[in-house]
Order: sequence, then structure tokens, then C-alpha cells
Amino acid sequence: MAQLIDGKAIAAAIRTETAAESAAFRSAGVTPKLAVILVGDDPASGQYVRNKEKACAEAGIVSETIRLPGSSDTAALLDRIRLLNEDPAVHGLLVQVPLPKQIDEAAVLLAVSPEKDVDCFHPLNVGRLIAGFDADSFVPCTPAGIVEMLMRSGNPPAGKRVVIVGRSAIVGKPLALLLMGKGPSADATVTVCHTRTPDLAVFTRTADILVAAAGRPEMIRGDMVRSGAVVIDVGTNRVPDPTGAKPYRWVGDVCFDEVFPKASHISPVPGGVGPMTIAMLLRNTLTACRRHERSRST
Ligand code: L34
Repeated sequence: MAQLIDGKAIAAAIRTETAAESAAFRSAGVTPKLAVILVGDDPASGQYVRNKEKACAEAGIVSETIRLPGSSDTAALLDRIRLLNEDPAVHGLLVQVPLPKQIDEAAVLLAVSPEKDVDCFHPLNVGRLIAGFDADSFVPCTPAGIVEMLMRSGNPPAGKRVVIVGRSAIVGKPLALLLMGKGPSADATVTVCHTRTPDLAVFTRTADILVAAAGRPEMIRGDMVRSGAVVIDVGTNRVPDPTGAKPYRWVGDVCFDEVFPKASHISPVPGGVGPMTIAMLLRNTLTACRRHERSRST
């Protein structure tokens, strides 16, 4: 029987820490601010962004959400990004993805100032990550949230076999980089698999720590997990639920009912990785603030 890794509670603890740090900025006359651009009306994205606004408010960070119509073109979006890049009151800036298909996503992510790139999506910041980052680099939010969850639940990855299912630029690839790095919250032996890996279960069954991040609802079944493994479920799949109190429910990439009895620890959906992603976003926003202040004083 697994123990639940309560991402919601861990994230709340981190928000308290960030609130103290942003209070220190405020008493020095600096108000940390995050700007979020949301294009279109995808309901899941809307929910994530509302959660970001709420978390900012709790952590003493001012947030502004710029909502643009789903019919916006790339040029309109680039114009908004330019304005926010130039606004000295804005420390962190992110563009919620996925974007509508007429928009050139690569151009958009490149346009965000690397100094304000709290998602750590800009190639310059990805490059810093690969090269081995220093204390004031941005960290990719979801991967950093997963590392923090492992550490604070008593499951440090050092010396462990970690198997990641998923190779996205947002989760799989940067998480592999973090965990294969040096140090007490890294030092893992990492295998990256994906939906086109033949005999996937052969790999997943070797995992001390299994991370499911392929974006396929309930694809990790009970027989794919070694008994006693730590399982982190990154999937947030919103599926219709006509019988529930809300018209939808969230399911992860892990078949929870089958895996729960086998795992030693498991993160739930909702209440697992999602809130941790947002907690790391708050941290990055304060990192942006710190970098901004330092560049002003030199
Ligand atoms: N630019 N786009 C950009 N940055 C990101 O870091 C994200 N991501 C992913 C999607 N697009 C992005 C997020 O913010 C996923 N993501 C995210 C954020 C929050 C939550 C889930 C995914 C979240 O709050 N999840 C809740 C469930 C929602 C609810 O019911 O409130 C949870 O408890 O898992």
C-alpha cells in the first residue's frame, strides 16, 4: 500500500517560504511581479492560470494576466511580449502553452526576454541548464517541482534508477537533465522512454523512481511497476465526467487504482505535481526579481 505524496501540502509550505522572501523585497521597496499571457479559452489552461494567480496572491507576488483572443496572430502576441519585456515593473513573464495552432510557438518562446523567462523555456536558459546552472539560474518549473517533491517526501533520487516516460521539452528532457546532474538532489541513473519505446514495461519495471509524463491517461498499469517503487504522476488529463459534481474530472498518466497497492509512494492527480509546478514558478519569479535588482546595482 503506497503512501501519498501530498504535492498540495508541500507546495503550500513552499508558498510560505516565498511569501517571506517577497516580503523582504517589498520592505526594500521592490514589488515582485509576474505577467502571464493566456491566448484563447482552453478550459484546462484557464484553470492553471487561475491557480497561478491565486498562488501569487498568497505568496505576496503581484500577478497580471493578459488574456488575448484565440484568433490572435503571432505578430500581435510578439507585440505584447515586447511591451512586457520593456516594462521594468514586470520581473517574470510567461506565455501559457499550448498556443492556438496559427501561432508560431518557437518564435513566441524566443521573444520572451531570457532575464524574465520564469518558465525556463528560452533556448538560452535551456542551454544554461545543460551546461550546469548556478544558483541564480531559472529552473524548469515542473521538473524542479518533481525533484522538490522527491526530496521533501524522503525519497532523494541520488543513487536511484529513475525511469522517465515522456520526452517533452517541458518535462521529460529537462527532468532528465536535472536528475543526471551532480549533487544530493540529483546523482540518479536516468532512463528516458516514450510512447514509441518497444517493450516499455521492461524499462518501467526497473525503476526505483518512475515518472509518468507522456500525456496518455492511465497508461502506466499495475504490472508495469516494480513493487516498492516511488511513482510520480505528471499527467493532468481533463476528462468529461457526467456523473460527478463537476462536468469533468482529472486523471493522471498512471492507473492509480492498479499502481497504488504496489508502489511505496505515489503522487495523486490532482494535488500532486500541478501545485508543485506553480510553487516553482513563484520561486523563479523571485529569482528574476533578485537578478533584476542585482543588474540595477552594478
Ligand atoms: N508556459 N505553459 C507554460 N508554463 C507552464 O508551467 C505550463 N504548465 C503546463 C501546461 N502549460 C504551461 C502548467 O502550468 C501544466 N501546468 C499546470 C499548472 C497547474 C496545474 C496543472 C498543470 C494545477 O494546478 N493542477 C491542479 C488541478 C487543477 C485544479 O483542479 O485546480 C492539481 O492539483 O494538479
